[in-house]
Amino acid sequence: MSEMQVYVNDILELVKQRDPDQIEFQNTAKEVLTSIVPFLEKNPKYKNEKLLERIIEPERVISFRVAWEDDKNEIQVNRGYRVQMNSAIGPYKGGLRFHPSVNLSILKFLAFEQVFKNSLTGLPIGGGKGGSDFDPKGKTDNEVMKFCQAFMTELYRHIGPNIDVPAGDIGVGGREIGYLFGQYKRVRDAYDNGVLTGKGLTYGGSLTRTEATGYGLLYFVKNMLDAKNISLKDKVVVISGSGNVATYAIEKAQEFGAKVVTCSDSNGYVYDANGIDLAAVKEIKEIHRGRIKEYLNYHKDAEYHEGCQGVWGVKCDIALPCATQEEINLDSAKKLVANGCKVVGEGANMPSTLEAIDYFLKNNVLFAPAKAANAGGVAVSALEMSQNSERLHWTFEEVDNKLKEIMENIYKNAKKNAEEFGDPDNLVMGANIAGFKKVAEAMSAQGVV
Ligand code: NDP
Ligand code: 2IT
Repeated sequence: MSEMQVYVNDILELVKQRDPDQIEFQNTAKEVLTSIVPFLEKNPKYKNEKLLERIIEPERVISFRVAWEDDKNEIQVNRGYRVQMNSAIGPYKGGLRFHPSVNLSILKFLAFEQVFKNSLTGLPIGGGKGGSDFDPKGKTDNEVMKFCQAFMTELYRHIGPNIDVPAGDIGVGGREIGYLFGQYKRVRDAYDNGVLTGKGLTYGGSLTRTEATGYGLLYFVKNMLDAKNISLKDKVVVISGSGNVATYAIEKAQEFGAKVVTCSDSNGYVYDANGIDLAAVKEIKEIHRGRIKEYLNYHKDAEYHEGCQGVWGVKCDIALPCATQEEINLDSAKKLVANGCKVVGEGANMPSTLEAIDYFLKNNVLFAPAKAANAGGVAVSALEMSQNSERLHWTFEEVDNKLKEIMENIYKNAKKNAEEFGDPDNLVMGANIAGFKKVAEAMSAQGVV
């Protein structure tokens, strides 16, 4: 075993010993650090500078009580967090997740991924993530507002346009960002619209931000396929999720001529052999905030299956996981490959387990890793910050063109590094090395902090 492999293994052991319960964080650390060994071997100074010891430790972790009153005037208490992971290349930037499963392990994994993803965008943003174990499902608008106000009343002192700029993630969309912004403005008594991204268009939001993650995913996949002379036209695509990322991934996949046959939520998945009717999905999810099984009210001939795992058993050419972490395990990866799936593009964060990724790579699946493929969302968030700073508003086309260019650059950068380090189709390694390089160089230049 090489010296750098030993170094990385020691660091992974340290991560485990320090926080034995943080499984998701351990998995992300393993994915990133094991794949950058070839880069470390060429850059031994980072070992002397204890760069890995520093990079795996969040700069700051904030945890706070969120007490609020529901519609029955009963007091509810949730946990709120913000993990400020790394600010070497810019203010902390990353989403807020509201979901009952939220804990420090999940937020540290998301924040760690965000550091390298944000670096890949080429824009000056550091990495962070936050959220709460609050469950927005079944809550009224008034309850969501009360919760957001209580959450922001604590969070506001830790964020700002040049400090830390949160945005959306699971359970946090336009409605929540609106309530959070309203409360920030009220308690800060200043119109700092660059403090949050994903805002509404009437108060500093950017055109294309809503679509950016899903569109960006398809731009990335298209770049990856173009390089192999494969067209998206008429390809059968399986997508999981029916939230923000899934919706706009479906939209762009259809625009590129692909046939998307599934989407899902945490209860089950829909299979429509005629191709998913996106207008119906938007009506169910964006307007009624309903369940995906209601799709059958629109298309009697479609199928609905309880449970989310079955979606990976549907025969397809391309799979785009857009729901949540670790939704594709080794069994699901085997099913996809056995059914002829040749391409996987990750819209969600870490949707494939380490074993699944390994299986895809060994079976020559063209694999677009999350931190590269879903970076379009945060990239347009950074463009929203630019527009807020210059107090201007760009057109949809302008932002969409910049998004296309950014996704192409991320693809090229990941590919170039994969080639340089000897495994040309391994974009996991390519993206990790490309993302790590810039952060490591900035940290090194800034001394021991
Ligand atoms: P949304 O809340 O809009 O949608 C999430 C979707 O995934 C819903 O259909 C939801 O179903 C489903 N889902 C969530 N948790 C689970 C679970 N534990 N098991 C099964 N299904 C689940 O979130 P987004 O679309 O914004 O986020 C989806 C993924 O994309 C996440 O991994 C997020 O981190 C990632 N991402 C998001 C970006 C953004 O800009 N929004 C940017 C980059 C990555 P249900 O409604 O039943 O819970
Ligand atoms: O995972 C992600 O990149 C996001 N949820 C978007 C973060 C952002 O700041 O736009």
